[in-house]
Amino acid sequence: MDKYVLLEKINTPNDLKKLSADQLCKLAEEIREEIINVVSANGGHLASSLGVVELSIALHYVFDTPVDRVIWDVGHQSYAHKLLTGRRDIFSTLRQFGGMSGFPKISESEYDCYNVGHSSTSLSLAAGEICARDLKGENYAVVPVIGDGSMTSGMAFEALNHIGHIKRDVIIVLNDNEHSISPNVGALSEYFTDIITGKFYNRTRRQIYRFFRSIPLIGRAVERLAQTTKKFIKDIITPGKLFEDLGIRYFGPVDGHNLTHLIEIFNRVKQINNGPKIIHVRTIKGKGFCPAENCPEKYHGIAPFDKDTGKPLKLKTKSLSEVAGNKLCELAGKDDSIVAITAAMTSGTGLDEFSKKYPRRFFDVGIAEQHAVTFATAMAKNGLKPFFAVYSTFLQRSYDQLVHDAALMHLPVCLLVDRAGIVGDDGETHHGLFDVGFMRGIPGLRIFTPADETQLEKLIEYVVVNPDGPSAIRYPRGASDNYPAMVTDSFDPFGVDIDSSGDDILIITAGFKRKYALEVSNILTKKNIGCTVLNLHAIAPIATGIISQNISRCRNYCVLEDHYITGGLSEAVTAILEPELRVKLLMNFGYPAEFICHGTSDTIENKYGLLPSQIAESIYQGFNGKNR
Ligand SMILES: Cc1ncc(C[n+]2csc(CCOP(=O)(O)OP(=O)(O)O)c2C)c(N)n1
Repeated sequence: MDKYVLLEKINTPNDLKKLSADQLCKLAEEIREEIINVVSANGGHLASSLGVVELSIALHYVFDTPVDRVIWDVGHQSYAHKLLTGRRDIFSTLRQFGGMSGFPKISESEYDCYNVGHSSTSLSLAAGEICARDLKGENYAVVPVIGDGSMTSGMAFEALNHIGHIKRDVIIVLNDNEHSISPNVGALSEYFTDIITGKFYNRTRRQIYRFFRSIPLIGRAVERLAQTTKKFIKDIITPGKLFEDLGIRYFGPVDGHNLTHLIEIFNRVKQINNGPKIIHVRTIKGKGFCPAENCPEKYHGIAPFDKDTGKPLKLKTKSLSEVAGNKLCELAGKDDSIVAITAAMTSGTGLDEFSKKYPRRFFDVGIAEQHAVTFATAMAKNGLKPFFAVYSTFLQRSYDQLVHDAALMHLPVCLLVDRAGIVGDDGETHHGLFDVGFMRGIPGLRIFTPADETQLEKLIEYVVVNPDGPSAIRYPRGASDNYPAMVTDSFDPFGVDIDSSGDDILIITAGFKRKYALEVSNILTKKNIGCTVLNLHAIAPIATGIISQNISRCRNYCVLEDHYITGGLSEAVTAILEPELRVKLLMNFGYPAEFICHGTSDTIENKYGLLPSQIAESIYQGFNGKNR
């Protein structure tokens, strides 16, 4: 840290105000260097954070944080903000168990206004902030910072609609780098590009001249007059007309890497107290680190890498997302009713190949999970077989659409529920621990739980051939070779796998935790406790008869799952059992009802006693205590 002459003097944003313009630019360089150092070691959201270094400095320089509220959308880009707000000394613990979170967190700093992680909440939070501020009769600035990707979400539009209506002071910063994770998509994104490239101005100017010319008799004269007074035309063509029409004053576009300009415009806009304003800031994702500038998508969220070459430290192996995406691609070659949908997560959900091979049947809807589900239901109604690949945590956004649009009409929409269970370093906003709980109660929704790569493929095949109402296939983050295939020839999508070394303990599990259950069984068998591992291929409908039979046969049972116990498999099993069978429950192994921190999956499982050795020990103790 000694090498950071300026950064080491910044303990609070007030210290920024002592620096000259040149020093602020030098500080930006130091911040970039520190971000690259730490992210190359720990992994993290590199490209987005590098893109907003000057923006973060300018915001903290001009606004009086934390009294003024800077609200980061998603929060994955907040590393520079963290370095400027008293977290320099813990920055090296970024995303590590017990260390600094990769997202803003109110428990971490008073400069973090909200816990965030899911996109497009900043404008709603800002709307709430300004109404609360005005009701309390207080006076401070509220400054949400939202990316062009996050602006594509319905939630952002809902908030803009409201902000334009209430007409209170707020300064929205639109951080436009033309990227979501991949290049941004949609009409709004094209609109921003038009503004930046001047196309909007030129096209509208042409339309106006054409209109003048069409006026009988005096048209040509009016056109000539307008051309001589170019300012007249400029004044009637506002680049941010969309926002202006919503009642939000537009400023920009501004170069987001020119600190002097940024500071000047923030200072200027801060003085204007007449309602909502938006400053359109143009930034370069990955700025200052060539590999990230050249391929921002790859460096959006990145595992540890060599900072000299940008190459990952560990060789990437095939992920379960890729297994699912490739299978879908293969099936789409034989069945042209298959379509794939993503909500701005093409590569994350393994749909890269599909998007290239079948561009007409591939739909990136932007960060719009709610829309994605309802969109899929209409395609299903028209005879197509839509697969929406989505992370478990982001599917939370689509609950009503699943109930109201997919399930109620029994439409064959298939959800590929990726990143189910613990996801690791991204932490509490990203774990997929709610999905079984909110999907299990939806009538007619089939929830499949493959235990390995082959089962995952077989279930996708099954859904394609049997499009009987909505379904979800749930699988975790990670490399497929972590889960060697153990499938037998015949595979029943609603059946079970049974591995038995005895009847002392029945371990019930569903899906990828089968691997742990088998390890537990091995440990206990060596201690003379015979186990049967019962792995369910589906949680809904659940194999009631098989579960009851096996519980009757065994002395005790336990449930092992990668989910909250509340709402999860543990509760699903209890709910179907006769009272006398319920007393055989030894223990449930899953997560307690609290938000689960960040860290590697191993450290988190260790904390909750969910590593195979710990589970085996708990069962051993419990079994001996109960059956002494
Ligand atoms: C509801 C939701 N869906 C998906 C994501 C995953 N995600 C994280 S950042 C991101 C792209 C955000 O793009 P933008 O707002 O332009 O920020 P940038 O990274 O380009 O700075 C996405 C899709 C999320 N965080 N929340």
